[in-house]
Amino acid sequence: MKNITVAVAQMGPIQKAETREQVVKRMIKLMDDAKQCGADLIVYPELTLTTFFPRYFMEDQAEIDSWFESEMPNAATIPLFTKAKFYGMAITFGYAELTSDGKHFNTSIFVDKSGSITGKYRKVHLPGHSEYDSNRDFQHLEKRYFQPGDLGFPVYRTLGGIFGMCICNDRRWPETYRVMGLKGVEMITLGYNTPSFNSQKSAEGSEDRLFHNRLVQQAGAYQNSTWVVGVAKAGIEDGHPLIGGSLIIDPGGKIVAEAKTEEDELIVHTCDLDSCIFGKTTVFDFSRHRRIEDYSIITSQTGVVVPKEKDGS
Ligand code: CDV
Repeated sequence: MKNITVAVAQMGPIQKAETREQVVKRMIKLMDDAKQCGADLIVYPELTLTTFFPRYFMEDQAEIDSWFESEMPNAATIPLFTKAKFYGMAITFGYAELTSDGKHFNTSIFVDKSGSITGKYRKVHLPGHSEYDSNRDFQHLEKRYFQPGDLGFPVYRTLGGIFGMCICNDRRWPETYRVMGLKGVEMITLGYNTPSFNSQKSAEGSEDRLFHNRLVQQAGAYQNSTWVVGVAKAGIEDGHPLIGGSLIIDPGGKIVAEAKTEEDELIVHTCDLDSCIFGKTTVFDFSRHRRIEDYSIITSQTGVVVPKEKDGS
């Protein structure tokens, strides 16, 4: 058995005017509760430190940059790092990263029990659009403010296992899980800010969105025989509702813990990383069963190309 106790720290809404310092206080309160539950690792959502700012159209670069962190840890987050190290708890959370050479990424880091940043991931699948879109009920401007991640989907050895990260929209893409699956991943952590409604005049509502949230993560877990831990920033931010539904999924694809609210809420589960072995050595023993000679289209073609129609048909 390779047990680790994981605390999923769902965050309730963060309003536009709330400061990073206020948010970090809430994060530490959840960490205190996680310590009481014996957590080895606490997982926070995508862009944890602020409201989900890609819903706002901005043109002034200084205003845009004010949502980004140019160093990590920094003055606002150092109390979080200090407390985690004191507790001997690993942490992972998302933030908007501005690099020293001026690049903007939607990033997650993994900080080990000694307080060292041992993993970094930059979101690959950026949803939304880059210009103001008056046909949408609300904006989702991730393509305007971030560039696609440049680190691929790394995995790293920590806490006695093999861990990887992805962020929000990445969870909808099977390639995300499979790339990490091919590196032997045993636990994927991911955070999300998912609006409860589709902005593009669709009938899709929050129940559908929660269904898709479970569907993609359960499939990713099962098909790669890995734990998947998904955590929401939830509730109503500035009139815009986000789904909750944070959850922990075992390597058989079953949900073992799920959040019930759209507020700050902790869910905890002790995960045996060795329970990945069964699937990885049977149905999803990749080296015996994958047929890569038939998969080349996946990396050589991006969009759909339908067969030509026959003449006269
Ligand atoms: N933050 C996200 O990546 N949100 C997307 C929305 C736009 C659908 C998601 O996949 O949940």
